Amino acid sequence: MTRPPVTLYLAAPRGFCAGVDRAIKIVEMALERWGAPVYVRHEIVHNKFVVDGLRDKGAVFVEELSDCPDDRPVIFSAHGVPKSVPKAAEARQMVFVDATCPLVSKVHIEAQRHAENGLQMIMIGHAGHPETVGTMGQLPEGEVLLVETPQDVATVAVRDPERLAYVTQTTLSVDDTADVVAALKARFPRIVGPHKEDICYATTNRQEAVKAMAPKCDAMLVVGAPNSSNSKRLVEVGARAGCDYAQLVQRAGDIDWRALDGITSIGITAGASAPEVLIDEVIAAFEARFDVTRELVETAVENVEFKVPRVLRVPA
Ligand code: 2E7
Ligand code: F3S
Repeated sequence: MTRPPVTLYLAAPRGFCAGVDRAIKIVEMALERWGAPVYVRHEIVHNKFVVDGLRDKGAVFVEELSDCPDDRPVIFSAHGVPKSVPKAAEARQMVFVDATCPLVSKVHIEAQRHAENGLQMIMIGHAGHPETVGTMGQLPEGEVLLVETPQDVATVAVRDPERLAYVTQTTLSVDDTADVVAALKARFPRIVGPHKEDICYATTNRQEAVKAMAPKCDAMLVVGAPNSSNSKRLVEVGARAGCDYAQLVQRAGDIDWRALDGITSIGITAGASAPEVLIDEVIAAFEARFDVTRELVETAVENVEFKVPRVLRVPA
């Protein structure tokens, strides 16, 4: 039987960012240094395959610091933690390593700096997401106001409209965030903020590649987890950029082949927490069913790298 032809457009950049690389390395190095078990507060990154792999090596994943014993090291996930978490670890004299992405730590510092200057903080982010919880938790409870949409901006109750600043989650939709920032600036012309927003290079680049790829594709698959904010944003960006069928898949087994019946072009990308082996698996699944031609859609080249914390660099 001859296999139907299909063009696979492969987005670049896709998959792991520098913050994810660093966070996974931190867990691996901690296991080498201290042996198992090493505790990790929250999924180190939002990917079951990554988490399962580290669990096999001796990492124990918990949601709260209170689920960790005092006498084993604990690592905080790449998404960041409220200030109360390292404080509690210190009080218990625990060994802890912070795998918060340096680009998130930068936002934490910004938020604190604005607060020290007497400005009330507004955060643009998704309620309940660990990064939002971590960033808001850099300041006392109730100090940071959360907005998600331009509608929220219309109703947010501030102390003094003249003394405000904003920060954002790093994995938001670039276009949606521009609308929220515009609404903030329209209602509060004196509001202080970053140059544009705090969306990171990896989020921006992955969304750009999807925008370039989407118009060429009958369908698009984003490899990523259902709790991965940046991956979910890639699905939305793809759909909005003109791709009629954009779906999130965790791995090849999730692909709905019936929905792809008759397609001749498909775009593939991956969120910042999705390992390349899962993309390879998806490509192989297409190669088993179609006569595949691969085409790279490259809109940027990344060469960002972050060092692991000092405690893991110095000899044990
Ligand atoms: C940390 C940060 O783990 P992810 O899927 O996280 P999101 O925030 O997208 O749900 O992706 C990697 C990552 C992205 N941002 C890790 Cl702050
Ligand atoms: Fe950091 Fe952005 Fe990745 S915030 S963890 S570089 S998606």
